[in-house]
Amino acid sequence: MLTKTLIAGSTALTLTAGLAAAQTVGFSQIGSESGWRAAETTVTRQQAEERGIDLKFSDAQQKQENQIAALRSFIAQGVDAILVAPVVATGWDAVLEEAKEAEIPVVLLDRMVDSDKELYLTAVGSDLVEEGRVAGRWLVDEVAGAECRVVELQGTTGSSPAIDRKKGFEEGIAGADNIEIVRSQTGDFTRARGKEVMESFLQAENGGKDICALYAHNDDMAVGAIQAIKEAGLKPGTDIKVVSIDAVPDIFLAMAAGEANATVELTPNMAGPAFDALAAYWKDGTMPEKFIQTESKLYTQADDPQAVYEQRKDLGY
Ligand code: GZL
Repeated sequence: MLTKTLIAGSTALTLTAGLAAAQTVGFSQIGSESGWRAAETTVTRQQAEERGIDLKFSDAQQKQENQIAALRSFIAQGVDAILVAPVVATGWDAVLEEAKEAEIPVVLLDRMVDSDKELYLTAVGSDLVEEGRVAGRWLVDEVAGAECRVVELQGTTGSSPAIDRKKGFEEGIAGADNIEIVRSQTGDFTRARGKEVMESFLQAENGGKDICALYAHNDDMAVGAIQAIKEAGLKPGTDIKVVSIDAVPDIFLAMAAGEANATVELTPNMAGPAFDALAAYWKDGTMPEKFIQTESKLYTQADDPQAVYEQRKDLGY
């Protein structure tokens, strides 16, 4: 009887050892403020499932204090790693120190923080400044020397994309004396605020007749602004050129209707590279590069926007 139990016991142990225990990862997501954010969440869940990772998801509803509380909860649970998309760039040192103290690797997704790079394993994101440059260079080419007064819808105040996409766009139009940013205000990356702020821009700029172009830090604000431009009796895409960033499906619908002109793609799959880096780290302590850059691609009306919409409409946006 004893022998039988021992054999059964050792078999069970062998089985357990053979099946690597599922890793548990805490994910502090900003919220669901835009189509792109929704897609990032969908893809992160898919990537975790494909890898057999137990993902603990927390929606911060745009509040940093909720993200910090979530990270502390993940630390208390003793998760194997933490993913965080930091809503703003500052205020993370203390909680990142706590994660380091608990020897829990942290990976930044999509947005960056001002904290010391030693406080996180790696960061996965696009070159946000370059996205702004690409948008700016597109407008320079598009207006071809004509005078152009631009209004700008900024992302969430204090977030790395809002800071960097503004910087990049200004670099992109530098030297084009014919282009001037005349108004710039945050629309907080949402359609509703983008529409409201664009309404105020239109009122302040002769009903919109003095506006040549809109640069929006994301497509959702651009889609909201397009509605405001139409309600003001103007033609978005013609009277007012529209350039934005993310490449969500609805901006391609707007392009196909001639109501938007260009967008710069931001991939929603930041989690894939993050989980790959974690797998190597968990396996043998491999340290990844501190920044894993995702690609950015310019799309315009010349890229068959209806076809691109059909390809993207079911991807979780
Ligand atoms: C940019 C990302 C932004 C998207 C928006 O890296 O953080 O946040 O452009 C989203 O759609 O709200």
